[in-house]
Parts: sequence; C-alpha cells; structure tokens
Amino acid sequence: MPKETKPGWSDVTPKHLWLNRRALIAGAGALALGSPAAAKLTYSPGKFSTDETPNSFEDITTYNNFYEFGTGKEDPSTYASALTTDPWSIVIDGMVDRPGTYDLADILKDQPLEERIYRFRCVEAWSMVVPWIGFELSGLLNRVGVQPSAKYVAFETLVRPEEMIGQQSPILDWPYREGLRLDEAMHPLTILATGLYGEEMPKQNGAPIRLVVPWKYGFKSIKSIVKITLTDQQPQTTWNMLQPSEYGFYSNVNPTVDHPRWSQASERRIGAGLFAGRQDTLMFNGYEEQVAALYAGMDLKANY
Ligand SMILES: Nc1nc2c(c(=O)[nH]1)N[C@H]1C(S)=C(S)[C@@H](COP(=O)(O)O)O[C@H]1N2
Ligand SMILES: [Mo]
Repeated sequence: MPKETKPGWSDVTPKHLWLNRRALIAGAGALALGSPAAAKLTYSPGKFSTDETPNSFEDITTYNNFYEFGTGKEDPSTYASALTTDPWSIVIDGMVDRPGTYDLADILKDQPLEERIYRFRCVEAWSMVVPWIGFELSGLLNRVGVQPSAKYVAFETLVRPEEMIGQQSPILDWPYREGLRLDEAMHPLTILATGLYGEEMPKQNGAPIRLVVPWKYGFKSIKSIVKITLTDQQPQTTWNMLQPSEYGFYSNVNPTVDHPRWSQASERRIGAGLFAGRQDTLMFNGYEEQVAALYAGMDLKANY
C-alpha cells in the first residue's frame, strides 16, 4: 500500500516526536547508541506494518505489564526509571558457532533498524497498535551462527532486584523466561525492538532491547533481554511454569481458543474511548497470512 494512503505519522504523532523521528531518519537521532551505524533507519511502509492508527505514546508508555516493576499497569512507568540500561550486554550461548557476551552496540552493528507498526494483543484481552523500531531477530541469529542441532531459542530478562522493585518479591520465578521454536524465531515478523515512536525504548517497555512477536500473546514478547540460548529442548517459560493450564508454550493469538477464565474472541483496544466497544480478535492477531504455515497440521487447541 502506498505510503500516502495510510494515516501518516504526522497525523497521529505528537509534533515533537514526529520531528525527532525525522531527525532520526536523517541519522542524527536518539537511537545513535554509541555507534553511528545504529542510527540507520529504514522506513518500509506497508510491507510488514499495519495501517491501523498507532496508540498514543502516552497510552503505550503508561499502561504496561512488566512485573519486574510490580503487577499494576502503572507500576512500570512509575518505577522503571531506576533501571540502568547502559552498559548492557547479552550472553548468547548454547548451539551457536560464536557464543559469547556481546555488548549492545556490537549486537546493533550492521542490523538495519526499521519501523514496524504492529498490532499487540495481551492475553488479558486488551490490545494496542505500537510503532516499534527494531530489526529482525534472524539477522542476529545468522550472525552468531545457529547450529543444525538447535530447535528452540530461549530468552531471559535481567535480574537486578536493587533496581527492579518487583523482583524483591517472589511474584514470578525470576528471571522472566520466554522461548520460541527456531522457525518462529527466524520468521521475518519476529523482531528485537530497541525503540518506539522513533525514540529509544522507554524503560517501562523493555529497554534497551526486547522481543516483539506480533502474532502471539504479549507475554511472549520478553523485555530487557540479557540472555539468548539456542537449544534442542523446548525451553521453560515463565507463565507456563506458573500456570500451565492457562498459558501454553505457543500462545498464538486465537479467537477460537478461550482462556479457561475468559473469552479470547474479542478485545478492548486501549485508547479507543468509552463508547467504542470491543473489537473482534483476529486469528494470529491478523498475521495469519504470514504465519499460518508455521503451524500446518498442528492442533492449535491442544498446542495452545
Ligand atoms: N521481562 C518481562 N517481559 C514482559 C513482561 C514482564 O512482566 N516481564 N510482561 C509481558 C506482557 S504480559 C505483556 S502484555 C507485554 C507488555 O508490553 P508493553 O508494556 O510494552 O505493552 O510485555 C511482556 N513482556
Ligand atoms: Mo500480557
């Protein structure tokens, strides 16, 4: 779809952010994380992005799930400022040719940053549209060299209770853990996001780098990643460990498979207004055409 027919950035973006984003495209923006190369941003309208109107920066950064900072929707925006995100490194290990501890700047080197406007559907049945900035996870995995024996990718979030107030309580079994099958991880829709609205990732949204898998429930999109492991075993994942009957490993958005305690057939779009009503939830969150082949022949009710 040609760029002109979409609601443009300038229509939906507060002006200072729009200007900031233009500066970013020019190569002088906030994302210049140490290396000028990191500021390279490709704008690829339509290819992967939805033309739905993004939620406001305000909605996206004040209504969050990030239990490391508490269980309330406002806790992350209240407490995440305490998090130190520089320096940051990620351990990449397991079945890879080049395991190691990689500095964030090194990870970002040569990865083309792109804007991806994705629908985002939480398992709690609310949703948003988020203009992420990021790069395909496959780019990083290819760089470190995935060995043929690897079948899954496991991710872990930072553990630092001094800065992450929610980790001072055993709300979850820290670290927060997530995982993908290797083909899901290599899918072009799967990104590591380092920003949104053309700015560096806000801390409450998972700074400095988080996963975004738009066809799965939001809890798969793990924040503030410090470890990526290639493995031949299906990884243990936080919500599945806590309540396996409610949260499966796959957790693909599916309006025909209800959560044991609520329907998944519809969702509440944050910011839609008091009288908007609920909207239908789409199969694979609207990404069916791109991802259905990954699950050909699979019983999606059994593999929820
Ligand atoms: N480390 C970590 N990652 C996490 C979570 C969390 O509590 N801790 N919450 C998940 C859930 S349930 C959702 S819906 C999304 C929310 O992302 P957002 O706050 O950027 O909208 O992050 C996911 N990633
Ligand atoms: Mo969620």
